Amino acid sequence: MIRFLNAKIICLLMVLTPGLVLAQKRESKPNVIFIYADDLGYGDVGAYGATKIKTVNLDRLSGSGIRFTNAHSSSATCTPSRYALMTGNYPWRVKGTDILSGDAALIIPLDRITLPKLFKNAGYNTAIVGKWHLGLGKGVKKDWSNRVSPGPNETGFDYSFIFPATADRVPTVFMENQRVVALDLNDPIEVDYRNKVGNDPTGKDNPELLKMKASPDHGHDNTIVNGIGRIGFMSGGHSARWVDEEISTTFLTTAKNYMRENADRPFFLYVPLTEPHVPRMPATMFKGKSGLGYRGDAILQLDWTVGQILDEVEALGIKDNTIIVFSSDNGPVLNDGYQDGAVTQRNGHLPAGVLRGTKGSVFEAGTRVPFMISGPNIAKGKVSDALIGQIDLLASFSKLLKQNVPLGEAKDSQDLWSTLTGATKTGREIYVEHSEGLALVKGNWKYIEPNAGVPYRKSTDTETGNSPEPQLYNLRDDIGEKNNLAKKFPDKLKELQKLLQLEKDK
Ligand code: NG6
Ligand code: CA
Repeated sequence: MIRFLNAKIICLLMVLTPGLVLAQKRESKPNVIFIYADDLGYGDVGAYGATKIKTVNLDRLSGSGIRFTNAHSSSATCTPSRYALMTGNYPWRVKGTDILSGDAALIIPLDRITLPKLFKNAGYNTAIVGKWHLGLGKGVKKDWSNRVSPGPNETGFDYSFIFPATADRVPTVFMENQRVVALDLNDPIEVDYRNKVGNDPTGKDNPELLKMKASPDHGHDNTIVNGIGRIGFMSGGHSARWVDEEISTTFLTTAKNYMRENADRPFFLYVPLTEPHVPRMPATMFKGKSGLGYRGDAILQLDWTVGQILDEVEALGIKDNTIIVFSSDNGPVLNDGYQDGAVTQRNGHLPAGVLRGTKGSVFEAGTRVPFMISGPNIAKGKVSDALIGQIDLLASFSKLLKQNVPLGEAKDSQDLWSTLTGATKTGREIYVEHSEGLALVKGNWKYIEPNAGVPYRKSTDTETGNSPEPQLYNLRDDIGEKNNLAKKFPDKLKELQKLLQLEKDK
């Protein structure tokens, strides 16, 4: 009898163990989905105080995890933020990390650790579906008819479905594993950012063909694609050119397919969405829905997309082992080059919320962005005011994945995993904010270094934060950075100046 029982137990164990092992494996290797908005501001999300626009799905994500109130992108514009996200290095240390044109060469070093490589090394399948904006190939000239490399695949993504730069820059095409999707080889693509190529009409010469007018002095008057003037000239590739109204659903469908195909193994999925970056041209079902013009509609589209991803995670039964992170690559801007209603139909909406500045500003709104995380072993329904940076995701995930970051690499990335899970409320001690100029934050204090750039940019109606004078703000008492205390607290000023110098010397 005992022998029989033993055999039964052994059989049972044999059946159960693989499942147990699998469950344990999954526990230590949760999927990670990182959704990255483009130009979404601190005040654009309901959970962060927006009242003129409803973001039910972002609020749902926020409620299921931790919402950070002092989280930062690595720069107040796109490329430098994304560079830092990938490499764990401050972008201002490295030349060539400014906003890239659509024909730029890849700027991510191939011999260094990157965020996706970290996951790959830990046995994950990795993918990017969305906006890239980190350059492709070895030089500006490239053969768009063939696979363009190096690119996202060489920097650590097993699968890539991207567009090369920004939605307002040519080439306006999708690329799957670095090949242009739906390209007719008899109609090859040529791209030039200086001189006109081909015979396609331009916004400058044929404004009557535009379905959305460009703002003057913004440079969106080159090749017209889908009735919208772009930055840069493009010829050929007519069958491959996207229709802006389809960009979002194209990315969403591709991301969902990837999730379905990889639901039974650990995956890292990076979803850099295009909203609400210009040109804002949402799908028909969102047009006019927000009452705030196409920018507001694009935010509704973004929110819906996030909801679709959350629903898919639930439908696939992977919610318990999937971490979802959401943030934005820089702060908001209303007029970024098109007459799309963002200014005229603003209706009192405050895209930066209580913060001063915008995208491209060294004031808080440039880099302080929505940031939420949710998933297994992460606190639920919490708000954290810890100072964190997107640059810290690399070192933090290395902790989760038990992967070493090679010595001397990703040196600006700090392991804040216990802050991200809510186990501790302590974040960074200091952080360097970046736009044209630099600022250093320590505790409640923020120092903005003197900078020769213009303080105000007329074309975008934005404050840059640049000033020839040193600026010192107490963010606890003055989150709107109105009261420069540099003269009143010279010792504090000196302390922060010294700390910034130390950071620069690193
Ligand atoms: C600016 C563009 C702006 C946008 C931005 C990049 C002009 C005048 N404006 O140069 O429209 O494309 O670059 O945005 O050219 S970002 O979010 O990708 O950094
Ligand atoms: Ca951006």
